[in-house]
Amino acid sequence: MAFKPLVFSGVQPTGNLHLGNYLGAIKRFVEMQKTHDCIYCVVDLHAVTVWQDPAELKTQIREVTAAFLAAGIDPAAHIVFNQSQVAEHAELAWVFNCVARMGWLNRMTQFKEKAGKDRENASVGLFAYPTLMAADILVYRATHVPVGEDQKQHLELARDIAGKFNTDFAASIAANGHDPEDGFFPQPEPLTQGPAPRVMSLRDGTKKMSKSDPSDYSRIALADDADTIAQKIRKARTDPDALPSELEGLKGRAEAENLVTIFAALADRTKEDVLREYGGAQFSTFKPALADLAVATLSPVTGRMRDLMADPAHIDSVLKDGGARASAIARPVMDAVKDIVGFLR
Ligand code: AQP
Repeated sequence: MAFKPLVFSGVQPTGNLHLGNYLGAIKRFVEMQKTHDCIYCVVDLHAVTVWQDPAELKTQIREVTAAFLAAGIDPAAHIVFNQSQVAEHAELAWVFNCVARMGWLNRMTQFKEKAGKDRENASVGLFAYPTLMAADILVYRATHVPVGEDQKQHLELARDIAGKFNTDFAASIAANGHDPEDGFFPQPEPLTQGPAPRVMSLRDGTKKMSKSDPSDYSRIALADDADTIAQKIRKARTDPDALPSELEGLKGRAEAENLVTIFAALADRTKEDVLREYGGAQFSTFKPALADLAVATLSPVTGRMRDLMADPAHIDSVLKDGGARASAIARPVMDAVKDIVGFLR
């Protein structure tokens, strides 16, 4: 494998950052730093595929950055920036719009879910979201992408785009001095094997926890205080049965399984281990234990987030520095793409 291992991932600054984003993505970003060079991006170009209030967007960009830093991402050792500061993302996305096929994008379930019945009124950007996501990753020729399970289909599309670019331009890739065996772009690998790749809504165990759910009680927000976290867990939907002692017993009990998954992920324990301790317990016992754990684990992160948000100039300087370092990697890749495609520069 000729491509240097490099991690890339992003989070949209669309407000309501929640426990699913934290356990499915941000907590894993922190772990990946120990073994890889990492680039973490606040994907503001993605955010505006649906309407964002301009003043709120700025705050939300700082909020996601604050969450990254508060969770333990080191912006000096790795790279943290907001997407719109590096023009090469949009530039490569245009080339990928011309590589990807309409049929591929028509199959994307996230577009169908987000556009709903009113497809005609959805933005063109929302439809083309996955080609921009492919560009985000491939403009750094990143090889590994830690994401929640909901993003798996988009990652498969990024692999298809990389493959088609490598095939369509194979002769030009070789003529421009790149190894024709490897192609120009790697096949980025999704890393979804975390402890909580799909955190579900606290109101409906069949729906994923999401920023856009109209019910505030469906999610634990990173901005929630201790009382609110405890209250949301107390009110979480469950069934009347006690917890089972083994995983098998969670089958068909989506809400119970979700709470056990959240407990295990927050405590860095396996679900089996949690059930060994709480098997036979009623939710009246388990929920307060989960609330205490959630508050103890999240409070230090949310506290640091609040401190960071009190100094927006510092956050902006982190993003600016990260943007400059990201550009230094993306620019030569984009130049090479221009040569391969046949643009004059
Ligand atoms: N419920 C979830 N469980 C685990 N991981 C999740 N992620 C999102 N929801 C869950 C992961 O968080 C990362 C950043 O997500 P995003 O902000 O880019 O967009 P999203 O997936 O669209 O987030 P939401 O909350 O679901 O927003 P809406 O409501 O707008 O659709 C990604 O790695 C994602 O997998």
